[in-house]
Amino acid sequence: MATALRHPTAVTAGADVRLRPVGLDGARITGGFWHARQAANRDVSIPDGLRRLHESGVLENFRVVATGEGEARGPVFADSDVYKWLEAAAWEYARQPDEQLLADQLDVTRIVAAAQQPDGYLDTVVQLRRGRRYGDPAHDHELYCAGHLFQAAVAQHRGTGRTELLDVAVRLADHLVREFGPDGRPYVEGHPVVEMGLVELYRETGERSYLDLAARFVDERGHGLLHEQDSQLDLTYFSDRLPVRQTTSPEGHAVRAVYLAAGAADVAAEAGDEELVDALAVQFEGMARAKQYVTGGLGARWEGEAFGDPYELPPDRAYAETCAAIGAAQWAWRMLLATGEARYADQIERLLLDAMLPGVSLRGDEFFYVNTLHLRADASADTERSAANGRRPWFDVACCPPNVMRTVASVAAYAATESADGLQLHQYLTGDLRGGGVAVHVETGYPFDGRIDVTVNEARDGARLTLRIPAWADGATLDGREVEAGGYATVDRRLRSGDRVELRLPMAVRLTRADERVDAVRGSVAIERGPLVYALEQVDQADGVVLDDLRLPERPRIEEVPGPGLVEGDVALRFAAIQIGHGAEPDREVSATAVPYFEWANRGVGPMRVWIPRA
Ligand code: FUB
Ligand code: ZN
Repeated sequence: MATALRHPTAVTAGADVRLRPVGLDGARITGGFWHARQAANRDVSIPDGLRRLHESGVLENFRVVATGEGEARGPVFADSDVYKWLEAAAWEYARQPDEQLLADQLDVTRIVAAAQQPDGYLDTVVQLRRGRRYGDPAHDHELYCAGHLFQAAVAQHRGTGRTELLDVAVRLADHLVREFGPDGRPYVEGHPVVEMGLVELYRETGERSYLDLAARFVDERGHGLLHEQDSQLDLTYFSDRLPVRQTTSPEGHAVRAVYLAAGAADVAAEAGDEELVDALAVQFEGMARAKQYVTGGLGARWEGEAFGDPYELPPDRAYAETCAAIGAAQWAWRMLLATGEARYADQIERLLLDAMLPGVSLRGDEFFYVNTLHLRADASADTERSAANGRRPWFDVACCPPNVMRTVASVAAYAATESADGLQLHQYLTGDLRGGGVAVHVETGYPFDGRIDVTVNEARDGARLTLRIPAWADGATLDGREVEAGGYATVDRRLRSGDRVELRLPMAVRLTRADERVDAVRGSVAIERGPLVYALEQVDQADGVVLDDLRLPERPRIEEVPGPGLVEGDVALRFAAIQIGHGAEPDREVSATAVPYFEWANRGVGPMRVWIPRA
C-alpha cells in the first residue's frame, strides 16, 4: 500500500480541530488554472531559484562555514532562502517525482548539513559574521531560519521519504530546547516563524518538547523581553508590544505578525487552547475589517514593511508584500481547521489569487516583492522593489520568490478537508480530492468560470460532501437548488459512485466600495468578478486613454470579453468610462478594459489601477 503523503499541516489525532487536512495524495491537481501555474513553478521558478541560490552566495555560505574559507554573503536571514527553496523542491517532488529534482535537493541538503555545529547550532551568517550566538535577538534571524529549516525538513520527509534534512532539523531543535526550553532562558526573537516550524516538527517526530517550546515562544512574546536588549527598540515592529492573546488587530511588520498568528494557531490546535483560538479570531477580524486591501494584500506602509493604522490603505503606496499574503493564507488555513468557518476559506481564495499570485510572473521567472494597487504614469523606479521596475528575477532580500515557489508547489493543500462527516471542498480547482470516506474528481474553468462539476468516484455509506459557497456568490446553486452565499452547502442525497454534483457560482461583475474611512479611495470602486479582483492596465486601452483621468459612470454596462489570453480561459471586462478633461479640454466617453489583477505587468509594465473613481 502506498504511504499516505502527509499534509504540510498534519494536525495530530489529538488536536482540537473541527476539520482535518486530507493528505496531499488526497488532493491532486490534474488540469486547469493551478496546473498551469504549477507547471511554470516546476519548469522555471524552481530551477531558476536553484541557480539564484548559487549566484547570490547564500548556498556558498554553508560551504564557507564547513571549509572555513571565505566570507558570508547576503542578509542575516540568507539561510532561509535555501530552506524555502528546499521546501518547494520537496513538495514539487511529491507532486511529480523526478530524479534530478531529488538529486538537486539532496545536494543542497548535504551542503547545509555540513555546516551544522556538533551541538546542533546552525546559522551561517552568525557563524561567519559575528560568532556570537543569540547575541542580537531583535535583528538576527537564528530562530527564523530554524523555523524555515524545520518546515523544509518536514516537507522533505513527507514529500520524498528522505531523512537527511530531518536529522539536521532534529539536532537543531534539540539544541533550541536545551537553550530556550524549561531549563533554558526566556527568549523572544525579532522575526517569528519558528513557532510554525516547531509544531510541524512535533507533528512529524512526536517529540513533545518541540510543541512545548513553540507554546513558550508564543507566550513569551508581548512582555517587552526585547527591551532587555535595547530599551529604544520599537516593540510594535517585532510583534512584541502585546501578548498574542491581547492583540485585537495585527500591527507592526506584516510578515512577522501573520507568521506569529499562524504559529499561535498551530499551538492552539495541538494544545486544545480555545481561548487562544478565540483571541486569534478577534485579531483576524481586526485585520480583515480595517487593515486589508481589496486584493487581500497586507501592509500599508513601506516604512517597516508594516500594517498601517485601521483604514490606512492607500492603493498607490501599498506595500502588500508577497510573503505577507502567504503568511496570512497559512494563518487563515489554521483558523479554518480550528473553526470550520467558511470566511477563512474565502480569505485563502483571495489571498492566493489576488495577493500571492500577482507576486510571480505567469512565466514563473520574475517576482514582485511589493504589490501596489496603483501605478501612476511617470512613476519613478526609485528602489529595487518599486512596481515601476516591473517584476524582478530576484532581490537582494529574496524572501518572496522561494516563498511563492513552496506555496504554488503545495497549493492543493488548501483545497479540501475531512471530518467524521465526510469531505469538504474549500477551493475550486480541477483535480482529484479524497477524504472522509469520499473520493471525487472536480472539473472546472475556475477562477474564470463558475461551473464546478464534481464526479463522485467513491463514497462510504453515510459520508457527505460539503462545498464552500463564497460570500460573493449570491444566487449560487447546488444541483439546481439555491444555496446561501457565505457558508457551506451539503449535497442532500445519499452519495453513490458515479454521481454528478453540479455547483454553479454566478460570476456576476461586482462593484466594490471600500469602507468610507479609507480616505484614499473614497468615492471609488474596485471591479470584481467571482474570486478575482480586476485592474485597468494601460496596455489594454486605446491610444489617448489616460488611466488616472478615468471615471466610472453611475450605472456602467460592463461587458465580458475574451481576456488577453495570458492564462487559458481568462476573461476581460469592457465598459464605457468618462475621461475627464483638463483646462479647456472637454470630458469625453472612452472604452476601458480591465483584466484580472494577477495578470498585470505580464506584457511590460505601465500604468495600472485597481480603484476607479466614480463620475
Ligand atoms: O526578515 C526576513 C524577511 O525579509 C521578512 O519577512 C521580509 O519582510 C523581509 O524584510
Ligand atoms: Zn517577502
